[in-house]
Amino acid sequence: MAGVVRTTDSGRTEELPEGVPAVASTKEAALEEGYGIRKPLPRERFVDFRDGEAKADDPTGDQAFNAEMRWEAMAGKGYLTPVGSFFVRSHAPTPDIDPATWVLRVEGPGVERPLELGYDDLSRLPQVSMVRALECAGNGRAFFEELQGRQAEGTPWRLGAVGVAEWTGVPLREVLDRAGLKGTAREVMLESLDEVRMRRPLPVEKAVEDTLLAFGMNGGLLTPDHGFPLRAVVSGWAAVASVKWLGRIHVSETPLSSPWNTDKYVLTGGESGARREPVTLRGVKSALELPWPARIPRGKHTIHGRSWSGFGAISHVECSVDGGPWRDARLFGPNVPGAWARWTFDWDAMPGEHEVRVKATDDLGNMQPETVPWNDLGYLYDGVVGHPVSVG
Ligand SMILES: Nc1nc2c(c(=O)[nH]1)N[C@H]1C(S)=C(S)[C@@H](COP(=O)(O)O)O[C@H]1N2
Ligand SMILES: [Mo]
Repeated sequence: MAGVVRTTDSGRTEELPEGVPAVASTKEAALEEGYGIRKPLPRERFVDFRDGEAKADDPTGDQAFNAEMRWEAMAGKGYLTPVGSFFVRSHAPTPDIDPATWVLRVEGPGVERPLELGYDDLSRLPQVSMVRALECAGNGRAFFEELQGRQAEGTPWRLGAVGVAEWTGVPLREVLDRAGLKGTAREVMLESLDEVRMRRPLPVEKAVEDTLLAFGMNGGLLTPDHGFPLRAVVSGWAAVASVKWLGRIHVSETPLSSPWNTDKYVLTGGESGARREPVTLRGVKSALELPWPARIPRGKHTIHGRSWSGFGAISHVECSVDGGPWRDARLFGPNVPGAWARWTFDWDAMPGEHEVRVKATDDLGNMQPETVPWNDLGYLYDGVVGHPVSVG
């Protein structure tokens, strides 16, 4: 068998020696060599946290696995986020997984018959496609510092840790049914093959309702950084639940825990006090398709943006300039529940420094709040934010 070929972020191609294990990249190696994400991260499309100041703030090197989409990359784009612009959030380097030897194991006391499915077995099961957003629980974390003066630990994303794709795969329900899901089954732990062996439990109800095991993204195969050969897509939940590089699914009859729902990705501090509630559903949010900060010429503009909700479709979007009256934006195009809606509003921009604020409401009446209660790890910042726009 030929060695595994991979492309580094500088565009260099390298061949790994024969006989490397399926998971070849370690965090240590990635840090030494300066990469962790495989796709190119052109500066015009991504904030690369390995740059300058951000790097100095990152003693563990975790930022080598994060790339934030620049919102201006969505300007003039269609409904879906192109794979080449989709944010990446990993906790270890993108692994090399050979689909020829890869298997998905489904086991545990919650199923009658353990299963082992290869890549070909999986592609013979009933398939569906669904358009959904993935958004990191920490998207917007920078605003705790920028708007509330209190820095939360973790990647300082502004609004670009979100994207919408068409995911194709097999409903998790189909796989669980084939393993003989028991009536007593309670939780479904999704486990990964990357170096951190990420694992996060889902209630069995959510697992069978609409969770997808995706092997396709935007009409092509999933790419390595986004979970090839197989990832979960958990609708409406913070994307930490959407485990990439799946290798095992464990079904229990009792509640399950792992560091990923007890230590990380939990709401602690602030109003939630001593409780450590796992982050699940996302709120309502909005972004302008403009650089941060933006600079535009004076005069009439049609400003574009998108709003999204973990609960449903977007029903209403309003914009305000410099604290002035809220004006309705015009929604257009698809508005898939759990994905996003595009909109525009017209602005006759006068010279000077301005702030544009957007407030969206979903079809269940959830509205973006003015402020967001603090939590120690800086999750779920879904408040209204002022986008700085310099007009001149
Ligand atoms: N195996 C594995 N799955 C993972 C992660 C990871 O580090 N390892 N990161 C999670 C987090 S925190 C997010 S936000 C999403 C990011 O998905 P993306 O990189 O495809 O945008 O993947 C989730 N799934
Ligand atoms: Mo995340």
